[in-house]
Amino acid sequence: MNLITLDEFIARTEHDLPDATGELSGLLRDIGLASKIVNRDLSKAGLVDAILGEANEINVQGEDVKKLDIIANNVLKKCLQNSGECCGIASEEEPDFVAFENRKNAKYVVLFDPLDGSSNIDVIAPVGTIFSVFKRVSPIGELCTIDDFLQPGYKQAAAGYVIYGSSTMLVYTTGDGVNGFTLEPSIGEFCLSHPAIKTPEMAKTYSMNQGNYNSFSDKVKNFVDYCQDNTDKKAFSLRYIGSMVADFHRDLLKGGIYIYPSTKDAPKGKLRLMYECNPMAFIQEQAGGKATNGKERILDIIPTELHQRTTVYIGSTKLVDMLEE
Ligand code: P6P
Repeated sequence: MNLITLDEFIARTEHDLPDATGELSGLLRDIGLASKIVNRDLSKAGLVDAILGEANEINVQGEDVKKLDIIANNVLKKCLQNSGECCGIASEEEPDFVAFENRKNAKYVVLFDPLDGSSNIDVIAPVGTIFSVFKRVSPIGELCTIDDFLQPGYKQAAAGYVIYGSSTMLVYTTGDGVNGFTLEPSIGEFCLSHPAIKTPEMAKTYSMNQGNYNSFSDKVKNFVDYCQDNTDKKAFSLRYIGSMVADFHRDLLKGGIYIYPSTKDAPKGKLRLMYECNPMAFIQEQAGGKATNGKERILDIIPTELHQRTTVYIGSTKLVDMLEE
């Protein structure tokens, strides 16, 4: 059994990384560690009522925060601060970015959604961690600044996600293709299971909250009507788990399109640009797919604030093009 662990894979490919100095490799290893700890806490969530349920806190998004969001956020923050390669973080659960006083010489900043889809935890549906890595633009030796975080997605040094589902997988890219690693719980290692992921350019699956149909634009309504039309073709399948990481992961492997357009409740879209759409767009494009906000490439959007939202159409190239036309 020639298992290639995440650490081994990173070590083998780190010479391919831009200015391969090992820092980015160290960062990826630490994110892997953090996700193993989150996975452990999630797997016993149903048992430890101290973890489940409301944290009686509201995050910056005005959403109820479940205790595991906070735990996942703190685990990631601690692992990244210990990593030594990260000078600061931004998170869905933090109102502003957090500069690490003791890491002024580190080269990278990391933005993450610690537990996306966390409303699914109580019903044991898949949830995920999403992360995005930028090389800092502020001078080494000083505290990181907001400019280190507000960079367009095409400047990402790395991006990835961990999906905590029937098994736990880490999928990431550093700009040289996409690779997937499945957690082997008995040895506590992420092992290469999906090398060089390429997404199908077409599939008959779409993923969206169709309950918002009445507030969609005509363009989106036309696309949904086309998907449902079975007069001279088989209707498409609608698959929607309510957890972007899970819907995205299915579409990445099998093909399909995930859509969160402008709706009455979310006129600017619901998904966050910096730590949901940018990392997923980087992965999608590296796997041969596409990601737009309906007008422009997600990765070209110039960000103006940390928690800004965007509409998102992401998945198989042919389906994204179909929706655009
Ligand atoms: P709705 C989870 O809160 C999330 O950010 C994504 O993971 C998910 O796809 C979407 O929102 C679900 O939103 O409005 O359909 O419940």
